[in-house]
Amino acid sequence: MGFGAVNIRAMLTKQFLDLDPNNVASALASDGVIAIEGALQPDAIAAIQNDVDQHRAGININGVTGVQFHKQFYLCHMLAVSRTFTQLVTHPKVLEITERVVGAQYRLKALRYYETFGLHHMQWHTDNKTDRGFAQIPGIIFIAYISDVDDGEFQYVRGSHAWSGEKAYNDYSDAFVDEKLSKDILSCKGRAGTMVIYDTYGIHRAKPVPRADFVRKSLFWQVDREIEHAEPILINPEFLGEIDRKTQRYLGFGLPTGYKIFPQSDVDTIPTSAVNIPDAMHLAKLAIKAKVKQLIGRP
Ligand SMILES: O=C(O)CCC(=O)C(=O)O
Ligand SMILES: [Fe+2]
Repeated sequence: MGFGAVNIRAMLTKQFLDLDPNNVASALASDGVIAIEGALQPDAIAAIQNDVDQHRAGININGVTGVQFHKQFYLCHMLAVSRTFTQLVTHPKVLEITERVVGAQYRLKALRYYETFGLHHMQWHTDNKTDRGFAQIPGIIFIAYISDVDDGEFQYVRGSHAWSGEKAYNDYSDAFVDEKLSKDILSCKGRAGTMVIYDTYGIHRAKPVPRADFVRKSLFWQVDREIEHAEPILINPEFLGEIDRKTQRYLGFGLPTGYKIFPQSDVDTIPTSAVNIPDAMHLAKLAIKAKVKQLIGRP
């Protein structure tokens, strides 16, 4: 069996498949977060990585590619390029856990493969925000590590999902978290295949890494109770097979999107330093800059 044709049952480990959704729900209710080591099979990780590599970057390609956004790389349209990712996000076990935590009504809000490079500074924040600002929309996020993460890991302020909703803002300064909440910080280091599931109301971040030559590779998908909005998605229907009404709604068939895709990238979000920029992206940048210069006739 080649890459991209991973058996659906073999994609997640027995350990993950045996999880009791009630235990996930109670961890999320008390701490707001749970980390599951060894959730993804190595074959699935390799298949997803391969799908990303095939769609990393390109100029004048009639297809889907990733974008460089300052010190991060994003490939948002994973449902258009990766059968394995598509099967993961629509996997009955993933939906069972989602339903147990979020309730019967839920929709996929955002998804991505992303890489976070060293020197990126992610502020402590919550994810219950929309284009219109702060929102009261219960939901969860899944992050799965595609590379071993012994630095730059996901961090979550234990229990903060229970009180952050009282505050009408999403971002928290490093000083505030250091002074008031440091004893409650949970750090989720883990090997490739670790899955973190968290309540979107909780305060979290990726720990900054003060080293340029660092990269963390991850998957992310967010699901919440709001059916009428989501980021627009591209899907290769071949990856889905037969899907029931619930999965159709989860993916947003026939429903409005209303939000913009994140990140809003353009030529200016490509970093000027070549550090950690994959070669193809760097070449794309040079080609685009040259083209723009030619078109507008200025340096
Ligand atoms: O990558 C991480 O560890 C956190 C990502 C995150 O919080 C986000 O993208 O909203
Ligand atoms: Fe976040």
